[in-house]
Amino acid sequence: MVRLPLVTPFRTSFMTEYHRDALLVCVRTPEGVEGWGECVAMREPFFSSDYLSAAADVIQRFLVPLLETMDDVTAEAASAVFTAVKGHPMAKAALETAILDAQLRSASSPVSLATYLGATHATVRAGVSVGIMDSIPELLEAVSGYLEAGYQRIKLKIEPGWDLTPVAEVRKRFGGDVPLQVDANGAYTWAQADDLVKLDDHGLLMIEQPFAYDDLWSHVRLGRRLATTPICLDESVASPNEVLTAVEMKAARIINIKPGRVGGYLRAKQISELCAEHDVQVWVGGMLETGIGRAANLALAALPNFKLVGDLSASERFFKEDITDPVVMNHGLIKVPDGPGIGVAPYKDVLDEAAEKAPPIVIPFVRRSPDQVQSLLEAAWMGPDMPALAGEPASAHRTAVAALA
Ligand code: OSB
Ligand code: MG
Repeated sequence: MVRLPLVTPFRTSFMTEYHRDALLVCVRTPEGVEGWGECVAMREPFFSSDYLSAAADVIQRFLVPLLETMDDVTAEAASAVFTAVKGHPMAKAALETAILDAQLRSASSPVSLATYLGATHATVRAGVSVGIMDSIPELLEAVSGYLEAGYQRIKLKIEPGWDLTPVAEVRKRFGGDVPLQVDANGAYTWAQADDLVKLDDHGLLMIEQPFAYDDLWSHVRLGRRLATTPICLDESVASPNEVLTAVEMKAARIINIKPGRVGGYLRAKQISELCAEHDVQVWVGGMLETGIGRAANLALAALPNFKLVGDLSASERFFKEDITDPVVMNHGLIKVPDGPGIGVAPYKDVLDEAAEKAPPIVIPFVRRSPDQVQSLLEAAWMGPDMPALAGEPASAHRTAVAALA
């Protein structure tokens, strides 16, 4: 677990973040190749039901044991067995990404995540998400700084009482041409729909997740009242089936694809293809990722279906110091990592420092039969000090899985 202070507090309709606490997952192959993934769950279940300690728990208690029945641990196979566990997409995504990173790095010809996924761009356009502020002058100053820095699209976080005025003021100061959109993180109820309809006159690229995650119907109803502005869903859709349902209901014309929220990069790609078949636009969302998650998100954003600018900013937008080589922006563009796997790894001193505060959880990878895993799962309610189960020792060709928490 690492804690990174944010350069400025990030306020959304559901919380204010001062730090990014990130759970990093590392898998190590018997040959010693390491792969990394970042769990984007927050400390508290305020964005979705995922939260950090639950993610660490479900990885240790359920996801790793499921892998232990497999002869050959690959990201594709892991993604399939993880469907046995309902929910917990952010935990699954973190472990699957770590496996994928190790797999791509240890291939006979190592390949980048971007190439593996089918990327068609070497750079992606940078977009920035701007938190709710205490005053309009503060907001205008922040937006001005991001535009000067070269960001190609601005997203304003909104909530009831901080919606029309900030949007109108940003339009007044920076003009009608600035690519602008808003994100409510589900803060509105249908009773407040009139306020959202008024946003229709401001040439927004989209209104993201105005209503609660489980309120698809209000998104449908709002869509009927908006003449031009498309609705985008984030929290409401965590799987291809949910995306298909939302799209067929006409709850959204745009989908924010966050690899963590949908359970990994493989499913993220699958959703992007499903959306393309339905003429639904997609973009890569962010969760205040460290360099680990940020690098992987860039690979996804380089796929051909991602035509809209995502929440992909430079590391310095959030952190004074990142835990990897920082993601940088040049003329509003960010380079897609082209090294093997996700293309980055955490700095060793960061890991050493984190380990001093909280020792990493090391999970030896043990080969188990399905019956043994069944017994393990039956014992799982007993808490972290589960009785050790006899398993065959990991043989040389099996992947050792270790989660660093
Ligand atoms: O809803 O898009 C969101 C950050 C944390 C939790 C939810 C959201 C966000 C963002 C993205 O707005 C910020 C970023 O990582 O660039
Ligand atoms: Mg959002």
